[in-house]
Amino acid sequence: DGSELTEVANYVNANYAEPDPEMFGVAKGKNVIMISLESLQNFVINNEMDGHVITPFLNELTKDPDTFYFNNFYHQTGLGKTSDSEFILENSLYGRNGGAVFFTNSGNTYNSLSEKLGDNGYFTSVMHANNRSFWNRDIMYQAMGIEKFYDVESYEIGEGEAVNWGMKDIPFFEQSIDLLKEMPQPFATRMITLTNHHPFDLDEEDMLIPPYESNSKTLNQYFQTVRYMDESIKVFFEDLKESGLYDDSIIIMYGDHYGISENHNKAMGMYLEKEITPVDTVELQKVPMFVHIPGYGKGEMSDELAGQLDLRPTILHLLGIDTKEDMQLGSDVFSPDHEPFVIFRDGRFVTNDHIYTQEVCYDIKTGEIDESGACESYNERATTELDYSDMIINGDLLRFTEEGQE
Ligand code: GP9
Ligand code: MN
Repeated sequence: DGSELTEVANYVNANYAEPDPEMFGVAKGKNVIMISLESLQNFVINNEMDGHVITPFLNELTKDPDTFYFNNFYHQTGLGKTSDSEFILENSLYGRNGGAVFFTNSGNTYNSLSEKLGDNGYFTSVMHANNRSFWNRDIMYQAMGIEKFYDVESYEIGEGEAVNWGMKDIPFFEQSIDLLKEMPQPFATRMITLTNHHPFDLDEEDMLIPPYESNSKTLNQYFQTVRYMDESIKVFFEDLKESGLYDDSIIIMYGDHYGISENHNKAMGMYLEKEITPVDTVELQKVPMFVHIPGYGKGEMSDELAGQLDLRPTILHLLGIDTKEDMQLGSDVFSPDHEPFVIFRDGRFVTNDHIYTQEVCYDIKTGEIDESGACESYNERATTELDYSDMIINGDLLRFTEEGQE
């Protein structure tokens, strides 16, 4: 009811982080292209596999003056995988524990990023060459006010253009350019890639590097599909420049969730040349995040500790759109008040000094157990924040907000 909403609103207000005036509105009025990088973990960035560079194009971006690269950024998804990452990005709330919120709460009222961008004159869409009902997207996108879903029907999958789960990323990006050119501007779209998906199968012609050699076929092939995805992004940037849309757009890219599960710890340990500890398992949940602003020139590599819930406020503030009244649990990564504290859906969390996992508090630098009680207050806050997110979703509380009344 209303009193629950007030309680959550008080918490949200207390955690609000004022935007950095230098960053607020730097991309005002620009098109927004958000790219969901399927299963992309951060450990492959600026790294090699048996002497082969894995992500040459993304590596270049990490040093590019028009790009901010966040190398201490975590996914916060649960069982809903890609759909959770979409939910988090749109709403800056957590998904559900033990289920996909895209299925369980598609009838709720939301104040999503897309809806807010729509209210600010943007044409909003998602582009993804899969069936529209997968993850209940067709229904949930309506609930989140996404105007158009360019699903598999919007694409023509020619011979040799599909592998693994469906359309390959390179033809997907190539064909998407034509669709982008026809969109009313400014537009905001989320492009969801697919090739780098378990079990990471690829046609031989798309293998730009050899497989890794370990006891895990999954990890062995992962490097190859990641390399292919990197190529697809390079192609997309080139095509975008050619289309004339590049200068009027910003591009936000982020890994949606992990690709290599703990079942492959042995092979992963071999690759990283160490035994994978519980702390490593948490740190392997880092996904790369890029904010690319053509012509900006002051981008840098950032090790600010942040997570996917921070995307919504970050993007809105770059566009000069205020979020002070919004029921969001993340905060703008560029804000001087952004708090380095990332909570996972299952209650694990990361601070600059500690990692809390399996109900044990670890010193992040030494990896040793810290029994001083240093995690306690954070642990309480993690519980509170997850509870508030659940309260909003289970109680459909956003229908009581001003936005929800419209
Ligand atoms: C399916 C794609 C992959 O459309 O988004 O979903 P995932 O299995 O990663 O959640
Ligand atoms: Mn996914």
